Amino acid sequence: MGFGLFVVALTAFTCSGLAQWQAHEPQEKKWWQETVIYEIYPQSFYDSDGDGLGDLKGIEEKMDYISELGVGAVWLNPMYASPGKDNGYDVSDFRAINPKLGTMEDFESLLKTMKQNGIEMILDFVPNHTSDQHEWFKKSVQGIEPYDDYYIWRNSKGRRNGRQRPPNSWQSVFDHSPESAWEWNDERYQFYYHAFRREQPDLNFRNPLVVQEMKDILTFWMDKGVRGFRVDAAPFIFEDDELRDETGRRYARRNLPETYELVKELREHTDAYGLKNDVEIFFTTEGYASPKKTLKYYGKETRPGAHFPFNFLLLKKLKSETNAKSLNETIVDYLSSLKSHQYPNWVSGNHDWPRIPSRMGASSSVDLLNMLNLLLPGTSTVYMGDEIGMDSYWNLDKNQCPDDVGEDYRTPGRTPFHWDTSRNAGFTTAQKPWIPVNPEYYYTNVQSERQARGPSHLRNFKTMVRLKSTPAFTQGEMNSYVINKRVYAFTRKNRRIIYLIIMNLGKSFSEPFDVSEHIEGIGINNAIGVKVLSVNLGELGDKWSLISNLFSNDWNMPPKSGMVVTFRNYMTAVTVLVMNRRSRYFKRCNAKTDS
Ligand code: TEU
Repeated sequence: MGFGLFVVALTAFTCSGLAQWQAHEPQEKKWWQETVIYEIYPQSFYDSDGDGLGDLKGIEEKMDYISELGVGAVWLNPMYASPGKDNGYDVSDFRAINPKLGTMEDFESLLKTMKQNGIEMILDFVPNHTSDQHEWFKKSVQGIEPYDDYYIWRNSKGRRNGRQRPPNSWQSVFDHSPESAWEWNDERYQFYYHAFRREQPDLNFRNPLVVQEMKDILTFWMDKGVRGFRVDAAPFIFEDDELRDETGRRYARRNLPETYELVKELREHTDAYGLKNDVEIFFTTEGYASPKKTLKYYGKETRPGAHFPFNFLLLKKLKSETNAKSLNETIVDYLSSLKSHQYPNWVSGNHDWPRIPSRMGASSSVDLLNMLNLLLPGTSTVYMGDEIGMDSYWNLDKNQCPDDVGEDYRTPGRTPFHWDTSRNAGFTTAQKPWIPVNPEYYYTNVQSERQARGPSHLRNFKTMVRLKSTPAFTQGEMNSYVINKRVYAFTRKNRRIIYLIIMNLGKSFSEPFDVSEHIEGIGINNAIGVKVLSVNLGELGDKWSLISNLFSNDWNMPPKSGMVVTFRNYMTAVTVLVMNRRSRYFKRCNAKTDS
């Protein structure tokens, strides 16, 4: 049966039809490839000293859990000295630890424990701006050399109604407070520019001294053993020197040619360090940009920029109402846009976005998004809590938050992690955590998901992380299928095994289908078993009846459900021959797409 299907299905392949992705020639795998990067927001992970705020020691105490997840790296959100006007993204000393989060000894101890567990540390590197409390800025205000030219200062356009008029119409980017991006400073008697909050003045990267400062900061942390950096707000690093206004789609402050050049220069610096010390330093950029502009962050093969720029497509394009065709296009367009030196990656969430259930309109979507993020080709980035299906806490009491944290539209996605069913979800022994815990912790928490009788988000997550490191996923090809309007599928395979990842993205039961009519090489006869079932499929009978449903043409797949099913890959000499021919054919297709 397998053979017959192969031959029939093969004829269905065309350059423009089904999409196939083939891993490039296997080279020596780098530590940041085909792994999972786990983002930790330190304030909200675990409080070790009972003051209500998460801390570095707390992360170290929970290393068994991080290790249990099977992730290869932790990306730590800013832990530097900071007045906390933007939760650590306003850095007042790039070489010091925020005393509220711990000490340098705590940091070094955390790093050591991570390394003992085979987990690398990626730091949040925030070059675009500093805090207005940074020594550089204070000196810049006073005009003290060489700091006088460390920031972007401009004269006023004169007074109007008793107020100084900013140099141009640029606004700060936070959409909860659209305001001028220029702040008047009476002492220096000039405006300074800030892309983000007024307490976050932008550094002047046209000044080589500033570039050198940043390189020295990278070296400082690499010397400590940090092996990766996430460049915060990369698109904003340079702005138009002539301060031209932004009209229509012309941005004078995002993704400037100078920005791409700087990323390459910083990469050159970390690569040189890596070469000298025989280590691999990973470099990624955060930037919301068009696909074309995002790709430019990779740089050239001969002069690379980021190892990969974060790919935010699963955040931007996948919504509750997205259908299979459009998801397929998103995935295929992305993968086929990559050249051989451009390594793919996926992101399922981060501290700036609503959490998965809110974005996708259902808690069971957590499994679907994790399937995509973890099983598509490339490296996966996961925001802490996505593995247990935490949701944003929209009704949180703003008055229970410090300063203006409650006013930040991103705070509902940053509430404390849910460890267990005890008070405050086991996050802190304090009466009151720094921001409120989502009451849903009662059923969404690590302890309950470990003990669940049926499938749980956490168990599914761990299974998929394990699968990710097996040959079908690290080297195997990927095929992408639109089964019907709402049902999307892809396969990953090697010579022995085929994994089918299938999901109903819809809000209602799907149209019936027989998956063997769409995908070659799989049938009830060569099915091995079910690896993952989304939580809402757990009660629907035994695994074999679920598998046979996929081939029945009379089953409606439940809304927002998904599964990962394994099949034996029956490869006869003839099919190997046909496959080889086909793969030559696809190489031609890919070459066409490349050019
Ligand atoms: O975000 C950069 C960025 O582009 C933001 O505008 C982002 O789009 C917004 O937060 C989404 O709602 C980075 C950090 O991820 C963010 O937390 C910081 O506040 C920001 O830089 C400033 O450092």
